[in-house]
Amino acid sequence: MTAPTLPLPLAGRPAHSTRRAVLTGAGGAAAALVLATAASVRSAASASADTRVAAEVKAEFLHGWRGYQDIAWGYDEVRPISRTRHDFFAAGHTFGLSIVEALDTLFLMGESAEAARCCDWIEAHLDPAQDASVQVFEAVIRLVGGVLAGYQATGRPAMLRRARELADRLLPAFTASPTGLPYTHVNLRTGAVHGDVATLAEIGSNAMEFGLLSRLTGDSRYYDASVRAYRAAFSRRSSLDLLGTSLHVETGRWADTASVAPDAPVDSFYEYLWMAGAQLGDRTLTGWYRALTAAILRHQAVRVGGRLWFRAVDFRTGRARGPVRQQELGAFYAGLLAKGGALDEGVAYFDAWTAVLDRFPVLPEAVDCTTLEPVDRSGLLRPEYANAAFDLWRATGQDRFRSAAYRWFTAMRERQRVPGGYSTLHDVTAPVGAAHAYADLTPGYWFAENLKYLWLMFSATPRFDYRAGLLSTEGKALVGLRSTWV
Ligand code: DMJ
Repeated sequence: MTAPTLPLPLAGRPAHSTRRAVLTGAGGAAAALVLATAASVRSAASASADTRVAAEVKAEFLHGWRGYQDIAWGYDEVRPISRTRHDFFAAGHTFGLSIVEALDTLFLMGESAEAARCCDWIEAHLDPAQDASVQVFEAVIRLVGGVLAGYQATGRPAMLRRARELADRLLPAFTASPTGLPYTHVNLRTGAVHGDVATLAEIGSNAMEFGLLSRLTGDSRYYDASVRAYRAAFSRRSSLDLLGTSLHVETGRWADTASVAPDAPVDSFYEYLWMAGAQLGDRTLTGWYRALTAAILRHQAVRVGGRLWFRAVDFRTGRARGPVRQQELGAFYAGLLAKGGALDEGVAYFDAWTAVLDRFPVLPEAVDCTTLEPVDRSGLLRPEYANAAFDLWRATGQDRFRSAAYRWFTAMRERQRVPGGYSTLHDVTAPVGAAHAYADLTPGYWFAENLKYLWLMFSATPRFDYRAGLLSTEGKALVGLRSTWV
């Protein structure tokens, strides 16, 4: 096996001026990143802004943001109805998750002072050395990614230092592993690791953040860890070029035999193969994406009632396992397929989800693809449908994807807006406003993703490079934030 190398390292290259750091934009670092496959991200920047819709979207974001500020500032997440707080990573520990999640959305929406306040909090209060065992996957995509996006937005050196501190404390999950497959949890203070069965999403969803961190610091350890983990998983593919769901970290053996792509918990493994490949010009990752995606399309794509879905199969034989069901979390795949060159399949898969939206204005967490009935009625304020609409709009320039996203937005506003922000639902089929339906949480990702995709589609903001910009699985603008910090 060859050691992974970091393409075009930026060792020692300052990303930003440290003078007037808060007022300095991100151009240097972002512009230096190479898009090996930029053709897949076609420009839709010429699309005109719809200022009325953009204003509606921003108003809703700020409604949620005010709820968080009033009730839970400095804590991870807000419970808007009970007006209480929720620790996301570990009970009794806060990382100010919603602050980190909201930072680059606020920047993109032109809320510079609020974004600066987020940076101030991160600098003063986000303790990366807490005696807490955290899930590495979530800490990377939310915290490392969020703080890095804050750095890309503001150029504040403290943001890069904080992202690096966090990553350094997460790295033992990779380096302590005999196979390179990461342990799922690490204690940030002691470095003790645990969790020796890792899902594919936990294995691969770090290459964008660690790749950027390696670029910005010139320290290849982060990206090397990512690629080693990816290689360990890819090398265990079946003769059909399919993967299972989770691997034993210490033995490298599969813990199961089902390929459930594009559902969780494998979803962003595939997403990051393509996205990190594009971000970093890493053709190895791009090649792995193509091989695995061709196999998923060959063995898992299935037409049900004329709609395109993906069924779970045995990864060794390709044999179908159980009825065709799909998680809402898989809806992002419509956009990923398009970005990776399978535009027709991406559009067809998006249309399948739109058929569910025709029945349930708030998408349920999982559906039976034959009946389109929910098999999990909860509505967790998920962003995946809007994410796919954004990607397909960028790929095609077609307005129908913006219209679909707007419809999704208005349903969310009608059914999930509450006085203290936005709330998850126990049951998307309950009557609008039924008190028992509310599950009382604004997830951190709502601040990072849901309204960012809408805002980017309708605002034509000069703060985002629509041609080359890249968002992580958590919606963090790791590439393409523009230096119009005013
Ligand atoms: C987010 O944390 C990310 O989008 C992740 O990749 C999947 N799940 C949530 C949102 O639903």
